[in-house]
Amino acid sequence: METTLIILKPDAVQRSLTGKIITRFEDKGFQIVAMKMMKISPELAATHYAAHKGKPFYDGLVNFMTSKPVIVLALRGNKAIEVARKMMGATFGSKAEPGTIRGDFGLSNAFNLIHGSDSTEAAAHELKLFFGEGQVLDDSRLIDQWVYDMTSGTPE
Ligand code: 3AN
Repeated sequence: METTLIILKPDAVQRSLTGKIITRFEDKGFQIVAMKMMKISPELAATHYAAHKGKPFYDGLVNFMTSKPVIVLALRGNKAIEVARKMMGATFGSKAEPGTIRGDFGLSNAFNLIHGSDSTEAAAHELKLFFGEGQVLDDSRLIDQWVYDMTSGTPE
Protein backbone atom coordinates (compact mmCIF):
# COMPACT_ATOMS: atom_id res chain seq x y z
CA MET A 1 0.00 0.00 0.00
CA GLU A 2 1.20 3.49 -0.80
CA THR A 3 0.22 6.84 0.66
CA THR A 4 0.19 9.96 -1.49
CA LEU A 5 -0.27 13.64 -0.76
CA ILE A 6 -3.10 15.43 -2.54
CA ILE A 7 -3.78 19.17 -2.40
CA LEU A 8 -7.13 20.53 -3.58
CA LYS A 9 -5.90 23.91 -4.74
CA PRO A 10 -7.52 27.32 -4.07
CA ASP A 11 -9.53 27.18 -7.33
CA ALA A 12 -11.09 23.83 -6.33
CA VAL A 13 -12.10 25.27 -2.94
CA GLN A 14 -13.39 28.59 -4.35
CA ARG A 15 -15.37 26.75 -7.04
CA SER A 16 -16.90 24.36 -4.47
CA LEU A 17 -15.55 21.32 -6.31
CA THR A 18 -13.85 19.70 -3.33
CA GLY A 19 -16.70 17.31 -2.47
CA LYS A 20 -16.94 16.08 -6.05
CA ILE A 21 -13.17 15.54 -6.26
CA ILE A 22 -12.90 13.76 -2.89
CA THR A 23 -15.87 11.55 -3.86
CA ARG A 24 -13.99 10.37 -6.95
CA PHE A 25 -11.09 9.17 -4.80
CA GLU A 26 -13.46 7.53 -2.29
CA ASP A 27 -15.42 5.84 -5.07
CA LYS A 28 -12.17 4.47 -6.51
CA GLY A 29 -11.47 2.75 -3.18
CA PHE A 30 -8.83 5.02 -1.68
CA GLN A 31 -8.76 5.41 2.08
CA ILE A 32 -8.48 8.97 3.41
CA VAL A 33 -5.86 8.72 6.15
CA ALA A 34 -5.47 12.47 6.84
CA MET A 35 -7.33 15.59 5.76
CA LYS A 36 -7.30 19.27 6.71
CA MET A 37 -8.12 22.72 5.41
CA MET A 38 -5.34 25.26 5.70
CA LYS A 39 -3.81 28.36 4.14
CA ILE A 40 -0.36 27.59 2.77
CA SER A 41 2.32 30.02 3.98
CA PRO A 42 4.76 31.54 1.47
CA GLU A 43 7.55 29.58 3.21
CA LEU A 44 5.73 26.26 2.86
CA ALA A 45 4.86 26.99 -0.78
CA ALA A 46 8.52 27.80 -1.48
CA THR A 47 9.65 24.50 0.06
CA HIS A 48 6.94 22.48 -1.67
CA TYR A 49 7.66 24.01 -5.09
CA ALA A 50 11.46 24.34 -4.66
CA ALA A 51 12.01 22.28 -7.84
CA HIS A 52 10.21 24.97 -9.88
CA LYS A 53 12.11 27.98 -8.47
CA GLY A 54 13.40 30.14 -11.30
CA LYS A 55 10.81 28.96 -13.83
CA PRO A 56 8.67 31.65 -15.46
CA PHE A 57 5.49 30.46 -13.74
CA TYR A 58 7.03 30.11 -10.25
CA ASP A 59 5.97 33.44 -8.71
CA GLY A 60 2.43 33.12 -10.07
CA LEU A 61 2.22 29.56 -8.78
CA VAL A 62 3.33 30.54 -5.25
CA ASN A 63 0.93 33.53 -5.24
CA PHE A 64 -1.93 31.30 -6.38
CA MET A 65 -1.24 28.52 -3.87
CA THR A 66 -1.02 30.98 -0.95
CA SER A 67 -3.98 33.16 -2.01
CA LYS A 68 -6.86 31.21 -0.43
CA PRO A 69 -7.38 28.04 1.63
CA VAL A 70 -6.63 24.58 0.28
CA ILE A 71 -7.65 21.11 1.42
CA VAL A 72 -4.78 18.69 1.94
CA LEU A 73 -5.32 14.93 2.03
CA ALA A 74 -3.27 11.82 2.51
CA LEU A 75 -4.72 8.98 0.42
CA ARG A 76 -3.77 5.35 0.93
CA GLY A 77 -4.25 2.56 -1.58
CA ASN A 78 -2.66 0.09 -3.95
CA LYS A 79 -0.33 2.06 -6.28
CA ALA A 80 -1.83 5.26 -4.83
CA ILE A 81 0.71 7.64 -6.39
CA GLU A 82 0.33 6.42 -9.97
CA VAL A 83 -3.43 5.88 -9.78
CA ALA A 84 -4.15 9.30 -8.22
CA ARG A 85 -2.06 11.02 -10.91
CA LYS A 86 -3.92 9.19 -13.65
CA MET A 87 -7.18 10.33 -12.10
CA MET A 88 -5.88 13.94 -11.98
CA GLY A 89 -5.04 14.01 -15.68
CA ALA A 90 -2.48 16.08 -17.58
CA THR A 91 -1.10 19.23 -15.93
CA PHE A 92 -3.09 21.68 -18.06
CA GLY A 93 -6.88 21.63 -17.91
CA SER A 94 -7.04 22.47 -21.61
CA LYS A 95 -5.05 19.30 -22.45
CA ALA A 96 -6.33 16.87 -19.82
CA GLU A 97 -8.48 13.99 -21.06
CA PRO A 98 -12.19 13.95 -20.30
CA GLY A 99 -12.82 11.53 -17.45
CA THR A 100 -9.92 12.94 -15.43
CA ILE A 101 -10.36 15.54 -12.70
CA ARG A 102 -8.56 18.29 -14.61
CA GLY A 103 -10.17 17.17 -17.86
CA ASP A 104 -13.68 17.32 -16.45
CA PHE A 105 -13.47 20.38 -14.22
CA GLY A 106 -10.82 22.73 -15.60
CA LEU A 107 -9.91 24.78 -18.65
CA SER A 108 -7.06 26.81 -17.20
CA ASN A 109 -3.38 25.95 -17.42
CA ALA A 110 -2.38 27.89 -14.32
CA PHE A 111 -5.37 27.03 -12.12
CA ASN A 112 -5.30 23.26 -12.35
CA LEU A 113 -7.34 22.29 -9.29
CA ILE A 114 -5.20 19.59 -7.74
CA HIS A 115 -1.69 18.52 -6.78
CA GLY A 116 -0.60 14.91 -6.32
CA SER A 117 2.84 13.56 -5.38
CA ASP A 118 4.69 12.26 -8.45
CA SER A 119 7.01 9.64 -6.88
CA THR A 120 7.45 7.65 -3.70
CA GLU A 121 10.26 10.00 -2.65
CA ALA A 122 8.11 13.08 -3.30
CA ALA A 123 5.17 11.54 -1.40
CA ALA A 124 7.32 10.80 1.66
CA HIS A 125 8.76 14.33 1.58
CA GLU A 126 5.42 16.09 0.98
CA LEU A 127 3.50 14.07 3.60
CA LYS A 128 6.08 15.22 6.18
CA LEU A 129 5.81 18.84 4.97
CA PHE A 130 2.04 19.00 5.40
CA PHE A 131 1.30 16.60 8.25
CA GLY A 132 2.94 16.26 11.65
CA GLU A 133 3.94 13.13 13.50
CA GLY A 134 0.93 10.88 14.05
CA GLN A 135 -1.47 12.92 11.86
CA VAL A 136 -1.46 10.39 9.02
CA LEU A 137 -3.47 7.57 10.56
CA ASP A 138 -2.74 3.90 10.30
CA ASP A 139 -6.24 2.58 10.73
CA SER A 140 -7.66 -0.54 9.10
CA ARG A 141 -10.96 -0.47 7.19
CA LEU A 142 -13.39 -3.39 7.10
CA ILE A 143 -14.33 -2.44 3.53
CA ASP A 144 -10.78 -3.21 2.31
CA GLN A 145 -11.61 -6.93 2.27
CA TRP A 146 -13.98 -6.04 -0.62
CA VAL A 147 -11.86 -3.33 -2.26
CA TYR A 148 -8.96 -5.80 -2.56
CA ASP A 149 -8.47 -9.55 -2.75
CA MET A 150 -6.39 -10.03 0.40
CA THR A 151 -6.24 -13.84 0.34
CA SER A 152 -2.51 -13.85 -0.48
CA GLY A 153 -1.77 -11.36 2.32
CA THR A 154 -1.09 -8.52 -0.09
CA PRO A 155 -3.73 -6.48 -1.92
CA GLU A 156 -4.58 -7.89 -5.34
P1 3AN B 1 1.78 18.33 -12.12
O1 3AN B 1 1.00 19.08 -11.06
O2 3AN B 1 0.88 17.83 -13.20
O3 3AN B 1 2.69 17.31 -11.52
P2 3AN B 1 4.22 19.87 -12.59
O4 3AN B 1 4.86 19.14 -11.45
O5 3AN B 1 4.91 19.87 -13.90
O6 3AN B 1 2.71 19.40 -12.83
O7 3AN B 1 4.07 21.38 -12.17
C1 3AN B 1 3.73 21.73 -10.85
C2 3AN B 1 2.72 22.82 -10.88
O8 3AN B 1 3.27 23.97 -11.51
C3 3AN B 1 1.50 22.45 -11.69
N1 3AN B 1 0.51 21.76 -10.91
C4 3AN B 1 1.00 23.80 -12.18
O9 3AN B 1 0.18 24.38 -11.17
C5 3AN B 1 2.27 24.60 -12.28
N2 3AN B 1 2.74 24.71 -13.66
C6 3AN B 1 3.54 23.84 -14.31
N3 3AN B 1 3.81 24.26 -15.54
C7 3AN B 1 3.18 25.46 -15.66
C8 3AN B 1 3.09 26.43 -16.71
N4 3AN B 1 3.73 26.27 -17.87
N5 3AN B 1 2.34 27.53 -16.48
C9 3AN B 1 1.71 27.70 -15.29
N6 3AN B 1 1.78 26.84 -14.26
C10 3AN B 1 2.50 25.73 -14.45
